[in-house]
Amino acid sequence: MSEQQYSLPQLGWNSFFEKQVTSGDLEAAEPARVTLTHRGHVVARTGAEEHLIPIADKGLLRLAEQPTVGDWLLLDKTTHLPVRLLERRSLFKRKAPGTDTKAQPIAANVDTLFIVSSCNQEFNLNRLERYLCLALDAGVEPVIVLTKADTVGDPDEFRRQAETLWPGLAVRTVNGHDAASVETLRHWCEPGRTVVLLGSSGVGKTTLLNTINGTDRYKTGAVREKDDKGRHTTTTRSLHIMESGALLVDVPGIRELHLYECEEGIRLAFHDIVERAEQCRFADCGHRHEPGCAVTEALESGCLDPRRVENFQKLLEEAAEAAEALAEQRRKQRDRPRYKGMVSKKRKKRK
Ligand SMILES: Nc1nc2c(ncn2[C@@H]2O[C@H](COP(=O)(O)OP(=O)(O)O)[C@@H](O)[C@H]2O)c(=O)[nH]1
Ligand SMILES: [Mg+2]
Ligand SMILES: [Zn+2]
Repeated sequence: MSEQQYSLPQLGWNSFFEKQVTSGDLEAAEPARVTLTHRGHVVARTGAEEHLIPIADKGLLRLAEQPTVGDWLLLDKTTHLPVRLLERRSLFKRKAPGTDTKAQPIAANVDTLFIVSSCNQEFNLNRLERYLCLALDAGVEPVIVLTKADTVGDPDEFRRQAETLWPGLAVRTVNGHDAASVETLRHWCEPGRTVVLLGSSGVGKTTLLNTINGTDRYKTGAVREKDDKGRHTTTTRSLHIMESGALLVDVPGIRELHLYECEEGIRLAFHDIVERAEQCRFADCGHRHEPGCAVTEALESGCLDPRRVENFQKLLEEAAEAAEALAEQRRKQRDRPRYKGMVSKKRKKRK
């Protein structure tokens, strides 16, 4: 998108960001959106120009936090170095092992997470719920897109099931090959809206992109996301303007965002169960066989769905286990230099 001129709203600028800058700010600096992050640098785009910003540069160190794809920066008009990172409207993040406090930002200012699944045996409420936790944790609106509606007799049955996941959740069934059918997603793909697509391989994400954009630019089927060792083939995260005018953020590895990083999202997705659990007699109630368990009571009286309660428990346990594994990894990393030191001393003695 380097040669073209864009207006700031086309890049996703809106009142949320506008409110953060004064006319004084704009005398010396201009807003730019981060369109690419790579190991040593980020690329940020003003309406007219793209700027390559080395991350190791002193200019960047003045920022409170490292910018990520989707971020809005104020760039100094002369040096083109960032002077401020604007407050984020939403943020996918992960905790980097080895650093004790700071979460590593993955993608910022995404408006919509399209959670893509198919109307077939791929459809799985627990998996959708997992992605829902991720969206809620990041503060991004989730939209469930159920593809391959043309291959089943009653796609509405799938829709109804998905709608039970969360009150008011947007669920759409589509035939990804059919432009008229995909029109139901138009609202979220308008110019200046930032979207991420998430879903298992083969569910029809690329097909959707082509149909939404009226192109065959995106290659279906054969796209290799990982190399032979299962590593992602790219560490690049990028944002680009689609033909529809929406901004697509491509974040390899978003599926590997672990749930320990979205405990808040789990609590939001299951807020009704969390509220019940607060009524349990024991503060550390496991909601299995304890006396005075408000969750068990609600299950018995049919007020809670057993599948949801089970998945809630499972996701929280997984989150706790993953957090523990991460803590262990950190302890090891902390201890390693000391250990190395001991080894070299011993070697010296032996000589
Ligand atoms: N019948 C039907 N086939 C679809 C639909 N969406 C995708 N497909 C097919 O499913 C396969 C995988 O689609 P693709 O877009 O590559 O999936 P991705 O891995 O999620 O990007 C391709 O053969 C598509 O033609 C749909 O809504 N209906
Ligand atoms: Mg694909
Ligand atoms: Zn309980």
